Parts: sequence; C-alpha cells; structure tokens
Amino acid sequence: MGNNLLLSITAAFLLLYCLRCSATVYTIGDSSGWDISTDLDSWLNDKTFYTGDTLLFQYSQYHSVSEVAEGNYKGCNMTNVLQSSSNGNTTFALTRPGERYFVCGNRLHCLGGMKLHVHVVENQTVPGPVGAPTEQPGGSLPPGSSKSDEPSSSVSFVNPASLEALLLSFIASYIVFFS
Ligand SMILES: [Cu+2]
Repeated sequence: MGNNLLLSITAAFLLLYCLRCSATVYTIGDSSGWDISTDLDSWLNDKTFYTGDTLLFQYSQYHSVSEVAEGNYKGCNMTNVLQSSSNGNTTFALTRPGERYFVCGNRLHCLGGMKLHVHVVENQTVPGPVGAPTEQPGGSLPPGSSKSDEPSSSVSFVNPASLEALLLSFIASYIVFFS
C-alpha cells in the first residue's frame, strides 16, 4: 500500500517533469566546444532553439564569449557588449523569442568565424502570432493561481498549475493501481 503511494507520487513527478523536459542545454560545438576551429555553421544545422533552452559555451583560456547586438556581431565590433564572460564555462538562458548574437571577445577570432547567431522561437505549446511580443506580464506564474480569462479547454503544458499537478497524480495513481 505504502509502496503504491510512493510509486504514484514518483510517477506523478516524472510525468510533470516530462511535460516540461523539452528544455535543452546545447553545448556549443559539442565536443569541439566554443573554438576558432569549430565549424559552428555545421553545428547549427538542424537545430531549433526554443525559449527555455540554454546555451553552454565551453572554451579555453584563449577565448571568451560576449553577447552583442546584431550590428556589432556583423562587424565584430567589441564596443557596447551586452554581457561577457571568460571563465571557460558560460551559460546563456534563452528566455525570450528573437535573435541572439554571440562572439569571441578576441576580435581576430570573431573575424575568423568564431561567432554565433541563434534564432530563438517561442516554445511550441504557445502558437501565438509571429513576431508579436508575449502577452504574459513578465512571464510571472505564481504557483497555484489560474488565469480566469483563458478558455478552460486550452491547458498549456508550460504553466505548472496546481490543478494540472493534481490531475497528473490522479492519472499516475490510476496507472499504478491498475497495472
Ligand atoms: Cu576566441
């Protein structure tokens, strides 16, 4: 009995987790890392970046990573850097849809191709109009609250509402007890 309860709780957590496990951590260049020799264009092939994903830059002491605006990216212009790091292990969270531009802080490396342009799309559960800013105020989702102005038929998997958690644990219990 106690075992079943534990199992259903575990199952519920696994289900909840998997509904949101689409978030991916991308290691730039995979095993080659963020390096002048890495073919970043090939690495970018067939990759789609969604909000919630994370970019991981791993690099040697000869490199760094800076996020810059589009114009600076094109010209490898290192003024007005948005954010920068040189600790060899840097993550950038893709929190909103749009364009992100990264360059190596060494301008010669950047000119040699050590630069990365990432197009971030809204997580697929929210189809929304293309190019329109998200209408959620700051993306703040207080736990346990539900939006009353949304049609009840469209339950978004992005929002870990408590109702959803409750439903999931019921489903999990059902699976455990009848298997
Ligand atoms: Cu470099």
